[in-house]
Amino acid sequence: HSALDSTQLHDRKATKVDGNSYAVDKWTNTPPHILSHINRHIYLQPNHPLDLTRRLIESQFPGPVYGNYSEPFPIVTTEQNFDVLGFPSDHPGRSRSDTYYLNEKTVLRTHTSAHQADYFRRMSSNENQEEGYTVVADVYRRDAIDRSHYPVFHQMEGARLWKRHEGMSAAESAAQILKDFEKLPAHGVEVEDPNPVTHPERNPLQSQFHSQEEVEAVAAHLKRSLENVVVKIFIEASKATSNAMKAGEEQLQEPLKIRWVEAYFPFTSPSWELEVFWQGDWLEVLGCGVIKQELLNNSGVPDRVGWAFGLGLERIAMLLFNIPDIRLFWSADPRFINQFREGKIVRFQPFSKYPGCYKDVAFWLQSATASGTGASAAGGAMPFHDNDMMEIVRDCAGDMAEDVKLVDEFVHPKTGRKSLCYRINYRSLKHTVTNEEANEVHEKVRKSLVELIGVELR
Ligand code: FA5
Ligand code: MG
Repeated sequence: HSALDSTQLHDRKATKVDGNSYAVDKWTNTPPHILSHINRHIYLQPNHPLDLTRRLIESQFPGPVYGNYSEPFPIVTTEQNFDVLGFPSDHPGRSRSDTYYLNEKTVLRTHTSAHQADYFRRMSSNENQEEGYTVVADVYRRDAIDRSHYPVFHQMEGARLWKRHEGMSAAESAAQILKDFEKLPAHGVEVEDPNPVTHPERNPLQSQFHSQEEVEAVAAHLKRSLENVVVKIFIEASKATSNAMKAGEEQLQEPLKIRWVEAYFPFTSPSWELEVFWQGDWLEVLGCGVIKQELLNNSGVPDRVGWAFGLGLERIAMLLFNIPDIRLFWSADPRFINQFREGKIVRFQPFSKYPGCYKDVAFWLQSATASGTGASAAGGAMPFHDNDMMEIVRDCAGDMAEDVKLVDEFVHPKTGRKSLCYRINYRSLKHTVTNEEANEVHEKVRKSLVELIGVELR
């Protein structure tokens, strides 16, 4: 579904990563600059803000109930990333415009859920008596370019299962889960949660397998556990903020606002997302839900029910440290890294932002025919996806692109051709981008658009 063809980025026959070789085929769309992130492991680097965030959240999911893990190698099969999780074959997440493929059967994982089935299977052997886990890993997505999106980011996934012992009724199973719910500390923060736990169309009960009361118990435990994570983050962030204040300065701390919204994932039902009000807007921090029973049945634990969640570590770290730009996490600049070297939660002190500059690029997309029939003819244009633009900019500009926005779009009334105009904000975290430098990179972007997509520049 993408106009950006793999063979244009890869003239090699295979991609080599850590001694493994992946044959290139027509699905391949992973450029070298993306592969170069694989061995960075910044979430394991001592005192990196992602490492501190990871540890803080892990402390909310302690042993012996939970084991805390990481999965440093990001290449998985399409089966792990999609099939076993029940992604339908036409799910947009599978498309080459959203996902980095090594080849038809191999991807850079797009979420930590790619490991769910493996972890459940591990729990089935029950060597360590753990009833839940967290796992942190780098994940990869072809996505927008802006201050809260980066093609490589980190997720923490977590799950908690309860065994339904032989002969246990649904009511007894619910009671067992509620007993654990009651052990969770109460946080006292008001949470917006207007929807019923299940909804027949939007958020159905898996009625073949679960009772309503059982799912309500699982949901209560899930929601309280995750609210406690956000409250903990908020308390730590507030402490860091007041420590940063000079004596006598008034602290204008906004009260914490969180809300639950209904969501959809192929591998949970019912499902929700948790949002936090931050800098004037609702920020989605995680997705979660009651695990599909088929998945548990297929993963060696048919006798258990439970919940799973997946959260964006950068999103939480941005709240925790007040870090304004997601690119900073990849920075080796001592002005960034040294702020966290004590291993404490501190409020990030922004260092001077270098000026940047905007450049626009406008172009006509390939048309099927010049005659203006509108419909695409033989050999007609491939659809152009926003993410193709993002990929070209990432390839030419690297981290020098702060954001990329579509600013104009129209269809010529006579020829039926489509024109697009993108605005690229070139701004480096390391130095002032001169006009000449921006022009040079921008020229590369323009050339790539012509060579790789076949556009006509305007
Ligand atoms: C998922 O990835 C699901 N696997 C989560 C899940 C796990 C649901 C287990 C149910 C059970 P989603 O695509 O919404 O869902 O991503 C989860 C979180 O990752 C988001 O809430 C957000 O915090 C973060 N995230 C998503 N895309 C980006 C991005 N491009 N950059 C930074 N963070 C992102
Ligand atoms: Mg989401």
